[in-house]
Amino acid sequence: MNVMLVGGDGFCGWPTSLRLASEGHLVKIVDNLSRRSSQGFMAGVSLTPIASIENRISNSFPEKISFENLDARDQAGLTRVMRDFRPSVVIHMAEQRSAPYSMQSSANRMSTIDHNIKASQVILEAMIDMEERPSLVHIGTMGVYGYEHLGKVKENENIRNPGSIYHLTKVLDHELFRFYAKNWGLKVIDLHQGIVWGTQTPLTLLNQHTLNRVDYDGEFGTVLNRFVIQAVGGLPLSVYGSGNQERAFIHITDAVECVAWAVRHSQEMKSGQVIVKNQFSEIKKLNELSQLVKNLSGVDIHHVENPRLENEKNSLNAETTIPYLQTGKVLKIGISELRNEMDFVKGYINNLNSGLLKSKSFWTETR
Ligand code: USQ
Repeated sequence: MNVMLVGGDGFCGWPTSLRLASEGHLVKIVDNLSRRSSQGFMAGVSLTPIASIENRISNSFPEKISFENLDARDQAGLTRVMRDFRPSVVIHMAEQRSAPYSMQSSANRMSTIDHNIKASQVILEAMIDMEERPSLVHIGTMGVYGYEHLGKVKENENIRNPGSIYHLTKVLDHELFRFYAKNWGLKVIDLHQGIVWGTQTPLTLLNQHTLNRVDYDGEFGTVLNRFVIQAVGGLPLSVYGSGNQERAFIHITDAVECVAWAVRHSQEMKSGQVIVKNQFSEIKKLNELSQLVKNLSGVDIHHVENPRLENEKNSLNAETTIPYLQTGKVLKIGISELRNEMDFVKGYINNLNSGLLKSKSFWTETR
């Protein structure tokens, strides 16, 4: 199949590109490489050195993956690429995905909504412009539900209580998907993904040019990966507040497998159908995670003042029905898995800039 992956150079996008190409699909990566820049919207640092997109492709699946440098909000450009490539499936990962970044300042609150909603609408517009309309696979988030709901979070239930501007954009995206599906018969799978941990998949470890990026800074690093990096760096683990927050987690390898499943499944859907799948493999309290990492490394746990406005003693109960996640292949957070993550990080720990670890975003400030 032809699969267009908008945001295919990012942390989830690149391993997904490799995974789909390895299955034989033709992959068109559309990306403006903004996460690679050192300044500006979504700029970021990676602990691992990441090869240029050209080198990534020439050292992996050059006959299967091609690349177009394009901003997802460029309607004329995206429409042109889609018409030329004629994808059966479009995967949308081209969004500003950090909750803290989205809450850092008025400029970031505005640009996150502006970017994410516009990118989603441009993709939908390009899709309905096609004679043979592709299906859409979107990476949403478990955070759309919020962490106050007392019952079980079922898929396709209309619970919405986002905790950041970023999470809010995923709620708004979903309304766009439903509207475009109803009016123009699009098929959409919205994957409500939990917090991704782990940094590499078997395919990103192919060679030094295919390595995945590793975010660890206060805005783009996710919690368990930050704990692992802090531990390897001999630094205390930064637990925000009480640490009794309960969250859903999934390893990057399994996240990618779920997207590959969604790509296949989207071909069996009915016109106008929108489905939600919760994409996580386990639910954990932050304190359980910090304790595990502490036991492995001997570093201290620091309960720092929580920069976020969040319930610090929630309990999360959610269902997931993605078939891949019911298999025994899924990676769970355990001692040997965390040891593997630490061993990988050790090779790059000299690149750590510990000054970037502290978050600059405070939920209640109105800067
Ligand atoms: N936290 C700490 N210490 C840290 C960093 C975070 O205690 O050093 C806490 C946060 O307060 C929060 C939890 O860990 O309670 C998770 O924070 P996170 O930064 O790992 O994840 P989050 O902001 O929720 O966002 C991440 C991704 C986002 C994705 C989401 C899935 O950046 O793109 O949608 O995970 S979910 O959380 O299920 O909505």
